[in-house]
Amino acid sequence: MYTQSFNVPDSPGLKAVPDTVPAENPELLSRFDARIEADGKIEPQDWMPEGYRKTLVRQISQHAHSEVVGMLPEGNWITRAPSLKRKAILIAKVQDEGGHGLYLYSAAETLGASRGDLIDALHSGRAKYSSIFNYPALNWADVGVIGGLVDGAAIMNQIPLCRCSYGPYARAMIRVCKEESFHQRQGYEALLVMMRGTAEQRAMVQDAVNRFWWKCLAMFGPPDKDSAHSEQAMRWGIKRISNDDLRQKFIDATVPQAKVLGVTLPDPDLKWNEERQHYDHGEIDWDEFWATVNGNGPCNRERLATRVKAHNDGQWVRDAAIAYSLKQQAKASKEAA
Ligand code: BYC
Repeated sequence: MYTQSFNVPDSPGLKAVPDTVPAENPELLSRFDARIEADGKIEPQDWMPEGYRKTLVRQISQHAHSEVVGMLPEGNWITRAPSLKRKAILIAKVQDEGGHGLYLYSAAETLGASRGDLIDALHSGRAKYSSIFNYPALNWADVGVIGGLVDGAAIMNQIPLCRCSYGPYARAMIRVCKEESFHQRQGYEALLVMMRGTAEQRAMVQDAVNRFWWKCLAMFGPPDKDSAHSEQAMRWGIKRISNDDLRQKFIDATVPQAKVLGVTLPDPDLKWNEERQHYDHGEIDWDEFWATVNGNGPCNRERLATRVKAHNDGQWVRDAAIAYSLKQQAKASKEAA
């Protein structure tokens, strides 16, 4: 199972060496570098290079969008959960994902980004969110797999972010990871119950694993050699472990879990490599990944349309909250006068 241990070792060679030194700020830059080199935290009030700020706004906002869009595939199953217990768990889980989105939008705001602009970028299709949520959740086994495998992959990627060099992101991630750990366990347990059920239930779980396995591996992002942002993000201590290394850790952790479940992972090339002390695996279909990331996956249009509709339907709540706050302010200034 995934642990609550946040002391994941860094990839070798982590160094804070910004590529360009802006002539106007050598002193501030060397202070920033020294902080990163010492594995200290950068806080919102601290000076930071523009590239560092932009990288964080990009990653944190994509992460926030992923949490919010990620509510949709499972949210569809709340009214069809097979028991009151499963419904209560699923409601809590989907609500947690909404909460993660809120912490993360707040973390992005500490970098000077406007929440309205970030949400606009999502709704207009300019911003990315995790590829995995552009695939459909067809039945209850898919809900278990989203918890067991998708959250399993998400937490593997997120634990190292608890030690991200940017303080507000790192602190948000500690709480997110604790909740994700519960999400992973509930998904795994739901699958275990189905695997101990009827032959039809076992077949449903196997089919869901077959459809989701490769998509989960792609969640970690492109191979290191094609990852545009990794090198700089690792120098800055934003990313601590590379896309490929995290993918490998996920595979190594998941193979034994699949054995306990009794499901077969759909990769004929998946084999233990004694020399590497890791599992070898087959090729991910990167063309399919990029098509999905670029808006052409099976559910991209549906997900965005649902998100935009939910936002528009909620306009009256935002209007009411603003009207209430203006009323409170007017009341307070009248009392003060
Ligand atoms: N999907 O240079 P790279 C959850 C993009 S939700 C889409 O390696 P980076 C949950 C990447 O953005 C948790 N796009 O980028 C919620 C970049 O595009 P731009 C989601 C992807 O940033 C509900 C380009 O490809 N987790 O747990 O260094 C229910 C080049 O990639 C993907 C996070 O967001 C992808 N899979 O590394 C259940 C974690 N992969 O910006 C569960 C935080 C790559 O140049 N994010 N791209 O246009 C990260 O750790 C990193 O941003 C990534 C990518 C590892 C995802």
